[in-house]
Amino acid sequence: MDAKPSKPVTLDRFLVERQRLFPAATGELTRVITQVGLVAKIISNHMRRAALEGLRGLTGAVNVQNEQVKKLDEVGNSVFIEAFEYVDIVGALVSEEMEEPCILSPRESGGRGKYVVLVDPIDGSSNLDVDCVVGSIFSIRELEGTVEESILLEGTRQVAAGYLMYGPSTILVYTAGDGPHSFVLDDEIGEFVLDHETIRMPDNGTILSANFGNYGKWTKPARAFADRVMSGGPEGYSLRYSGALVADFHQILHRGGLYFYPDERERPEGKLRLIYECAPLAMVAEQAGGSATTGLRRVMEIRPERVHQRIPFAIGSRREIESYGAHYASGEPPRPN
Ligand code: FBP
Repeated sequence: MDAKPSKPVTLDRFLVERQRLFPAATGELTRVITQVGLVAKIISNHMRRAALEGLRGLTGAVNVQNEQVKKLDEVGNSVFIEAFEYVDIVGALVSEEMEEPCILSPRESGGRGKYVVLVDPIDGSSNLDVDCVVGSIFSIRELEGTVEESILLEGTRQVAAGYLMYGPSTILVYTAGDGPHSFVLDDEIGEFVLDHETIRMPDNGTILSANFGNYGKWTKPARAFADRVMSGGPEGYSLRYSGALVADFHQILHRGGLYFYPDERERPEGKLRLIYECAPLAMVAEQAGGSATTGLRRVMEIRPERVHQRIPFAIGSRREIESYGAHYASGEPPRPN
């Protein structure tokens, strides 16, 4: 059972103490994760004040995903850039909102860029303007060679990953290969404090999360899985779909279950983006004992071909992922028990 701390442990203190467990640690990764904490504080403040500051609605622009850009998408993206543009150990920032990586401290001009940060600044954009939960997703990789060479590598090459959730409270969850750990923002002291250390995802669970409105578009394996779980078996699933992957995944991380956004006949690549949505959450899930798949492949082993590549995605408890995968591998398997 994940440990609840006896006295408030701030994110800063936790990162420094954790660092001592890794003799080779330089403190640079700690610096990057601390900046992610700063981003969370600033974005959560904008979320709370969006209606008051005229930050609802569209900018009028269309992004590289061919989606209409919300004002808060743009704000979220700028907050990430501003948080890392003066941190010279971050050489570049890749974002769902930007066609090309934003080069911050290029080595060519003497920059010490050691890391590249990859982000989905606002996950669950369709929830903006109606005050429902949204989040941010981040991944940190070593800058080895060019930015493109460093990011078009398997998820297993991530050095850290996690997400931020802007809901009733503001939550930060990260893993750097020893997690995941979650923190909650204490507005009174303006600091993140440890909430759960070394979270374990239950091996199976009852949370089921998918946009069943797309059922008719799904490919046969996904529909076969859905038919099986919706036919009222012993698992007794409860449907929970918030419109924000981060919020649905957070629930599954603690309670177990499965989120899936599968391949569709007209969209075999699915919707979600590999390197700044799926791979980071897959790292968190695997660290907690869970798993993530396309149906046929372990997400963490996929080598991206393009920065904004999409994949079919399922993430959650080990047993649910096994059952989901089995529907892709060979049609109708026995139920997960
Ligand atoms: P964004 O990053 O553009 O928000 O897209 C991802 C996402 O919003 C997920 O958070 C969510 O689970 C899914 O897409 C919702 O998609 P749909 O509205 O098609 O169900």
